[in-house]
Amino acid sequence: MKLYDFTMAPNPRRVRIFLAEKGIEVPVVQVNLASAENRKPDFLAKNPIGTLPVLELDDGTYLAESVAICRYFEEKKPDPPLMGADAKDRALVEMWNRRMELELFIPIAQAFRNTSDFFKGRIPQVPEWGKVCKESALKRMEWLDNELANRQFIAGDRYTIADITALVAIDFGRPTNIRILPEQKNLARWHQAVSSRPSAKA
Ligand SMILES: N[C@@H](CCC(=O)N[C@@H](CS)C(=O)NCC(=O)O)C(=O)O
Repeated sequence: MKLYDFTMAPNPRRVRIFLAEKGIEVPVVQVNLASAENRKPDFLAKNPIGTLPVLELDDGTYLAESVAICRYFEEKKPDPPLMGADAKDRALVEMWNRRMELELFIPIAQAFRNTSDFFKGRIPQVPEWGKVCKESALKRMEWLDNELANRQFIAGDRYTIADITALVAIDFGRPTNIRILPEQKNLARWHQAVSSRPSAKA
């Protein structure tokens, strides 16, 4: 088994944190996004859309999509449960993880993709759209701060994949100056708690 990874990229970090929380070690192969190694035929044969992370199974199957890779490990090693413990809990974790992806991660990633020098010449950039996405992410952080007034973690009282998605998204906001505001005390408390877990360094 191998995990195709690029240390600086946010989606592979989601999987690395998930694995660290599970206590699973997987050999890692770095694919350099900066030099567009992910656009070369060798990598496209593994994932034709050219994105990371990708998990190569021992039978030669390639799994892409961060959540699909996490699902594989959740099924293989259910403890600790990071994707819910029973029907209702699993549905709630999925709801919150989807929200963290759609409402936070994607706008933050789009703000970066549409305004950063890193993507200049790599993708068509629409800086105005990047600004709209930044505003939208900042609004969602306000909402999340209110949500966190009454519970410890994003999906309830236990750490889950939704915390991983939200942590990686918010940390990825730094280059576009998307930050937790001083008055967002609940969000700051949560961010401090999840950042101080050893897995956050993965
Ligand atoms: N939906 C995918 C997104 C994967 C993705 O966009 N990965 C980025 C790195 S964070 C990537 O490989 N980008 C390279 C590119 O778009 O050329 C997932 O959840 O894994």
